[in-house]
Amino acid sequence: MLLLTSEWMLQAMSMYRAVLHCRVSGGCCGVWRAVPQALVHIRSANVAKVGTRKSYEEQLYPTFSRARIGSSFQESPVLKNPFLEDALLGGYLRRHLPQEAVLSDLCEFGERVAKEVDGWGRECEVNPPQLVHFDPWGCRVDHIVTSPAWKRMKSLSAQEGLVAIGYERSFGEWSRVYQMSKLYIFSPSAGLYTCPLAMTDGAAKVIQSIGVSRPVQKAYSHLTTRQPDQFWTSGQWMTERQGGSDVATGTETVAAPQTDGSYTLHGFKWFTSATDADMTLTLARVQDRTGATTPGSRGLSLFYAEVSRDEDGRLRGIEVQRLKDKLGTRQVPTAELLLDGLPAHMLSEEGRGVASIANMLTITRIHNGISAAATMRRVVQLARDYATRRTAFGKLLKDHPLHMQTLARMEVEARGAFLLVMDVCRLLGREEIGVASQLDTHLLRLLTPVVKLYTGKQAVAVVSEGLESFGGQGYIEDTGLPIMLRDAQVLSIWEGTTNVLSLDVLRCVARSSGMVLHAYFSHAKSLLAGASSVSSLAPAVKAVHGALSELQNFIQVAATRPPSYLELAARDLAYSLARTYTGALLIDHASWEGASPSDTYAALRWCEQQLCPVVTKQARGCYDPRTPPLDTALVYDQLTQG
Ligand code: UCC
Repeated sequence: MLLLTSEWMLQAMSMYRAVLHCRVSGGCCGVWRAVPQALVHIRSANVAKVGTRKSYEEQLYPTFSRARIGSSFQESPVLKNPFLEDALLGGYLRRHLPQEAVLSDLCEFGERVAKEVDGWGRECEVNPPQLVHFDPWGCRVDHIVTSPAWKRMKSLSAQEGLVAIGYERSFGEWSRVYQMSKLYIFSPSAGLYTCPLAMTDGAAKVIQSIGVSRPVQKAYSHLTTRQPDQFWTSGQWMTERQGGSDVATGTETVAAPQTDGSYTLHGFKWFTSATDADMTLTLARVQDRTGATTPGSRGLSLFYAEVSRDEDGRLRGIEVQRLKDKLGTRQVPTAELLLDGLPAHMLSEEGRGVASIANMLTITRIHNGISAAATMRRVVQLARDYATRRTAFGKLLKDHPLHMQTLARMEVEARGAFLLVMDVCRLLGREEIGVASQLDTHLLRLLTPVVKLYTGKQAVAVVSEGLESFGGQGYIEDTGLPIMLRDAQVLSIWEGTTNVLSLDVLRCVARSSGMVLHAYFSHAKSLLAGASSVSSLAPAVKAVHGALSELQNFIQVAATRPPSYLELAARDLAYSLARTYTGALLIDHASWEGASPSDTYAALRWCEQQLCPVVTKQARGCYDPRTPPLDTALVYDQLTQG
């Protein structure tokens, strides 16, 4: 681009004239002959004009030498097979799911991801979806045009069984771990196709838990098929103009009963992800004969609707108002939709919409955790590869201990996130084949929001640190690195923000009368018990034991205070639950006979951090009644006029 001087433009114009001349006089062959000449002109744009004296530089280097732009370039990081590059993933699977069929499938898929799919992911980013409202003759068509790469992702997802594996259950209670391991390899290269897959998986789960019967039998088989031409994706339309957190208050969409027992939906969905879906699950309020509806959560029911077109090519009962202009996830078509008579079927009992869609939330939150762990893993893989190529201050980055310390800290975070989310996948797998104990079920309910909120935040921090490890190149768009940060930011927002999920932790504690916490403490202690004889892990075991008893004390004290006390502590409590439990998982993994010294080191490093921030903050009075007014006064502090 630096060569685009006016001189170059003159040369280009003369070349263009020459090409035109060739076209006229020499036909096609002439055009091809002219092209290399143009390239020569571009490279040599600063070469002296014919007949003028050569500069010193021009005498020194041959006319067409690359030397003019120097010969020292930075090497780019290389994406290698993400399965083979991931020691923890390999170790985890060798421990829990040592099936040749699984390992070879993941290895082959990893190769495909590195060699082929990653490029498609880039294409999805640089060729984002477009909304075409009208056809050339003025008819409203509302076509969401997606890139060829996005469509290829759909076929690939079906072929590779990225949803199907979870429902085929060929590996019993470990089927979800297998499926999610595959998604974990896929996710950072997927061009965010993981978003529709998360919702598709969630929809299949909801249908299966409600009962696969008409009218959703057909949908279920489309969602879980491996046949690309049969595969459907689903939307999850929960967010309306008043927001997506408090759905009980924010849902205005109404469902009008039809004589055949079906409904038509009327409302405005403000934030619908991957809107090129074939079907959706959504919430609405059933109207009675007078048109009245029941307010609040008890008025919400769950509906199934197919996205289809009429004989004139118009969307049935839907107008796509516009696509969202987002910070990241630009690969995903996210739309505002007017539902104007969308044909739908009620799936839940009337008034049981939130409880019925909760299964979808569980699945999409787990997918979110997988994406978070995967993006951390990917940035570490790229950063460590780059450190073997990039020299600064006389040596490779990998030979700078401070740089290695930074990458090692990222690695510890990535490992913790992986084990935490995989443990939830393990629990989900157990529940789905009917071998879960009550303790497993409670643990799954508690850990799902904990995993989602904690890994979402970690991902932003680790990816941000990762970008910095590339220096200025981490800030350059076409390296593909900044996309990772933009896309990571959504992980703590969609499917429940950090605070909303922290409150969900309190909800499940209250609704289970504390049984979810009982399950948490029992299981964490049993993980530590297996490591009690491993002396190298002793400091970590001690730290987690200490954190567990501090947490138990905190909960006992908090239970005697008004609810507002726990509410104020909710975020710190969730973080404490995440860090302490992850410590126990890292210790457990490191105490396995096949573990490596790095597994032990990672466990020790993780447990050096403050595992229980809620206890420290409690001691400082952060949750006392005098704190909220002080927080508010601080936030709204203004310059006082003197
Ligand atoms: O849709 C969105 C973006 C889609 C894109 C997805 C892509 C993901 C890709 C990831 C990978 C790349 S964003 C929309 C996001 N919105 C949310 O996630 C909602 C956040 N808000 C909450 O989670 C709230 O806690 C609500 C909405 C669930 C609270 O509503 P209510 O009505 O106040 O809920 P209640 O009263 O607490 O619960 C009603 C029932 C209860 O059951 P019963 O009546 O039997 O006791 C609860 O136990 O629902 C049950 N329930 C749950 N069950 C509520 N939450 C859950 C849960 N999480 N798990 C199980």
